[in-house]
Amino acid sequence: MRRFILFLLSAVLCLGAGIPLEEFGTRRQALRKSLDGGVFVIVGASESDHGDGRSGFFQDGNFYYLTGWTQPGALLLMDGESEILFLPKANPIRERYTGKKLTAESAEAATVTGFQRVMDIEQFEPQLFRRLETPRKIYTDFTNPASGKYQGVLALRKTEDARPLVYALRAKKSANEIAMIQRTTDISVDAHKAAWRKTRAGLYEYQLSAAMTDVYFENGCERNAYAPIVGSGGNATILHYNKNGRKMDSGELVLMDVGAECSYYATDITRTIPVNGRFTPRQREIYEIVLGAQQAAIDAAKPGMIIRGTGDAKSLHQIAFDYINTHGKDLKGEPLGKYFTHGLGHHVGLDVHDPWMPDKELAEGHVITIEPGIYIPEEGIGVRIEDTLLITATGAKVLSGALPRDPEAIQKFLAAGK
Ligand SMILES: [Mn+2]
Repeated sequence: MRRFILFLLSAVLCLGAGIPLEEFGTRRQALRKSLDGGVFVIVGASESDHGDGRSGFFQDGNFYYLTGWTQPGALLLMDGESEILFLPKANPIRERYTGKKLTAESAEAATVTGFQRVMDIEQFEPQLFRRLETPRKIYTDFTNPASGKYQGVLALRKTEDARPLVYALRAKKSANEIAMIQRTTDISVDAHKAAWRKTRAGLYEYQLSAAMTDVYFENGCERNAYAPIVGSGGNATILHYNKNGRKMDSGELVLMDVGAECSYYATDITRTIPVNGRFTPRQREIYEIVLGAQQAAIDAAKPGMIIRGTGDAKSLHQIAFDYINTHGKDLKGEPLGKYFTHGLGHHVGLDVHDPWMPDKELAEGHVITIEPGIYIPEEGIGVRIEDTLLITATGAKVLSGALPRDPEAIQKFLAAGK
């Protein structure tokens, strides 16, 4: 009995720690309502897709969202009436390398997975064919590399992209998901603070990156949400600079765009700080314009607004751009709008760039970033300030607000180490 409980426990821990099993069932139920008579097939990642011993196995985001299942080689089949999780047969040779896996034969399969019907993957084709006796379309995701080996059988009917159906659900985060993103964010805020305590002239950018990743791996987070960006001096003007190999000098700014992924949930945080602890007057002027633009967008963020778009009163991007373009000047006396060279933000969730529809209006429960920046290569100044926010019924809550943004508060932290 004890062995059974231990097995059950370890299998349950394989599922999303923090997201109860029933919630995955609720998501499937919601998705099944949108199938319009069609059949839905989505293939989980297999051990060989992610391939290498470098990063370890990670489940496909859409598959994880609907199942919570984090063992390789699984497949989900649903229609309006039924849902089945298919699991691969035991593979004793693979198990020698990556441990024992749950199979459909196991007496605990239903309890552990939360599916009433768990079948061996060899049953997939007969079950699919049974559902195709009447003409029905198949929703699937051919961009998912694991789908490749089922391409032939799925192409037997008219197929449609399954992703928009899943994305429509993924955009609105549940209370449990918000708690997961908050946890990832809190840990990443601590990571930034660890780098701030370490920052000084003469260090290499990768040493700050190391201070940050150390904090989140120490806290049990599994991955970077994206490759850490630590750019000092002119490197701060390169939007996705991630070589992180330069020695930092006094008098420069260093831009750190670094976030963890913990239990499958990501965050996204950027701060720009002075290497020697004090902004120069020009650095501070630019910094305060970016901060003002960010605050203007945060103040305007609420259901009904959109993140991107130009010339639209509902666009948060337009609000931030207008702020930047009406404050400060470059060395030629021209407005600074042209130095804000990327989009204002994106959704965050299981992916750091969570799927979304660019023109879709924000709604309560969406989690987004607001990240204006000004990059002036000829002055060697790049400033970006990025926070992860929850859209509430009436506005927005900054989930990464525990990390200072105010320039005085940053200088105070850098002087005192807290
Ligand atoms: Mn971002």
